[in-house]
Amino acid sequence: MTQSMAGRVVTRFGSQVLVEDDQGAVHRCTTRRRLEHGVCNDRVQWHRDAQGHGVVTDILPRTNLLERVDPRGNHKSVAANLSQVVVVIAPAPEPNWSLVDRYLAAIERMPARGVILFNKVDLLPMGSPLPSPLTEYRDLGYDVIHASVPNDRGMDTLRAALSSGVSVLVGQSGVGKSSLVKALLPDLEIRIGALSEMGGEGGRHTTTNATLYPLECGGALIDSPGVRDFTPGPASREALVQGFVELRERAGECRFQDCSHTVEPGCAVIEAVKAGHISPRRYESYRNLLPG
Ligand SMILES: Nc1nc2c(ncn2[C@@H]2O[C@H](COP(=O)(O)OP(=O)(O)O)[C@@H](O)[C@H]2O)c(=O)[nH]1
Ligand SMILES: [Mg+2]
Ligand SMILES: [Zn+2]
Repeated sequence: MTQSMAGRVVTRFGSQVLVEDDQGAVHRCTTRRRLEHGVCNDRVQWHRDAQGHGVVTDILPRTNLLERVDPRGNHKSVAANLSQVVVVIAPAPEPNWSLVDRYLAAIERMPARGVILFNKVDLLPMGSPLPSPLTEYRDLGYDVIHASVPNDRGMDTLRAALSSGVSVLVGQSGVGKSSLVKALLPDLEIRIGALSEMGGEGGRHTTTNATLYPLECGGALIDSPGVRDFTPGPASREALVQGFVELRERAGECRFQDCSHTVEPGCAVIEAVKAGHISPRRYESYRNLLPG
């Protein structure tokens, strides 16, 4: 047995994973029995067995995990150790702001950095005002990037935002995620082909399985249709409060420790809404997301 090496999972093919070593070379590995399968961007230890085959021996603790809930309600692990999640919206289709709040709440709990990308801004009439929720997000500390792929607007800002760590793009259908990925990874088809070859029989899985792609600007992007269309599952009340930064900040000042911030006297959150320090729209989002 050779020495143990560090690596990270680029993608998965059934029970096999492609592992990138510290030099950027990619190796096909099996996973040691009894160890759970790695997900995209898992940090692993691996070695070569006597036959020279790569074997993952350990999956290191994750800083966070992106989970998808399938139509049957089962949680599926998609990718791990994300630095940031870019929530893409556009003038058309009209933004579902409640969905944006739901994304941000999930991102806060992961935790990861949340960034909002206002895409397809070429569709905005000249001089149109910024949608008010975007001002709210900016005031809460989220970066808001304006972009248009055909006009090459904001792409340098986006690349700079993605240039460190590992990111994903998420958002509703039609907002331009595929177009953004194409602009960020112009050789995507070639890369998918190369990875498919390495996967052998199971190669066709790459287009659906979350895959890690280094970006020319630095950093890396995890992409797959499942990642892009990720919608957060339901959250408990405690988790929701953690997911709304402006509620989290004030929840400790409520009279009751188990305050739901809906009807209680002495609720610091309700006070802040009344005083205009918390956006009524965001507060409504919180209330609508509360489990029944
Ligand atoms: N005007 C405009 N249209 C865009 C832009 N980006 C994408 N589109 C168009 O919006 C539609 C949806 O784009 P797509 O990338 O498939 O969105 P996705 O569903 O989020 O992956 C397509 O018809 C694109 O050509 C943009 O920046 N400006
Ligand atoms: Mg698409
Ligand atoms: Zn309260």
